[in-house]
Amino acid sequence: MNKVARFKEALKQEEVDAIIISKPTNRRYLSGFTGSSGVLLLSKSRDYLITDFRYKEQGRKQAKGFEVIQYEESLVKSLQEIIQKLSLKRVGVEKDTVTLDTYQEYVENIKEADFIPVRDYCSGLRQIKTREEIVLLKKAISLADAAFLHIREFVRVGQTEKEVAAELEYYMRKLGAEKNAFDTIAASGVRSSLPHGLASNKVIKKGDFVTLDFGAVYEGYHSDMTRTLIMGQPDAKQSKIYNTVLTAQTEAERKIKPGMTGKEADSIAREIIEEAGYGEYFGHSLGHAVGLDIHEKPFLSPRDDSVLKAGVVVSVEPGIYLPDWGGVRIEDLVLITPQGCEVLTKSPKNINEMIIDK
Ligand SMILES: [Mn+2]
Repeated sequence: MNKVARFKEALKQEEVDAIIISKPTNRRYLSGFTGSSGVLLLSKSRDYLITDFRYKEQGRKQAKGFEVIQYEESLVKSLQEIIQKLSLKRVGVEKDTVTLDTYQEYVENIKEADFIPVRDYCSGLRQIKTREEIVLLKKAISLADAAFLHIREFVRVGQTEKEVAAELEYYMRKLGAEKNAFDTIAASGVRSSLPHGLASNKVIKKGDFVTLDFGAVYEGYHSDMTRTLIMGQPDAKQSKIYNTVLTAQTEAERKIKPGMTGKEADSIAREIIEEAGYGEYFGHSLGHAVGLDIHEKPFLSPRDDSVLKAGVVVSVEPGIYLPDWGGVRIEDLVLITPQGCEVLTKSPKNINEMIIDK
């Protein structure tokens, strides 16, 4: 079954004649259309992509199996014409995406149908990656891996965090990345205790930890990795914190397998960090799935009871952050396989490979 057929199968739980897909990543997943504007209308009989003049030609090339409609007056008017033509009575809308404003516009202008808020079934399907998606994710991951090896040679005491982040981003773009997966995190010294410290004008000093969290987008698919460099020989405390995070990270990768819940996966790393006495300094969850979005379900989190399945690509990213001292995070992406998990991020992560002594 193709993606659209699988989606319609899942949607049978809702009593709707059709659904409007507005979330850009769902629109892309179901149709292949990569433009920034438009909606899909999927009905039992026919499927439409409704977009504007800018995307008509592109839509026809990309959205195979969809009738492409270029709206003239307004998107709502085109929707209404299709709803009339197909005699649709109950039309689903994605309740986590459509704004109240748009919802009201539908309700007020299209009296022929009722609009039913529907949960995001497409994101459920998107959890299990197809073979083609895994190829694209691996490509996005390889771009970030290459950039990390480059930056390990590039980084010097005296550079600012922003210079390092810019070099990482430029290098990934030069290798073929469409864009950054998110704003690059480059947090050095005491700033490394900020789990999401965006690159600043701070100058990197001898003795600093430098946490780099970055990723590339390749054909819509995101990579996400973190490594923490050490500017010089680590002292005993730095070694202890680093190796505690590394042990938590590698043990989680060794043990995560399908059938486990997100909560169980999280606890593998969390227990190791707690036993070392740093439990209160690991204040975020262990990981999140990635794909067309940078943060997707399921989450490896104390609050996620959903069961992990083979085909999910998820981050494994424990950290310890000591306020006014610094912090360490190490993050790989892994593919959950029928047997366990395959680590897709290939960059080194042992402490002696993180030392920048120049
Ligand atoms: Mn991440």
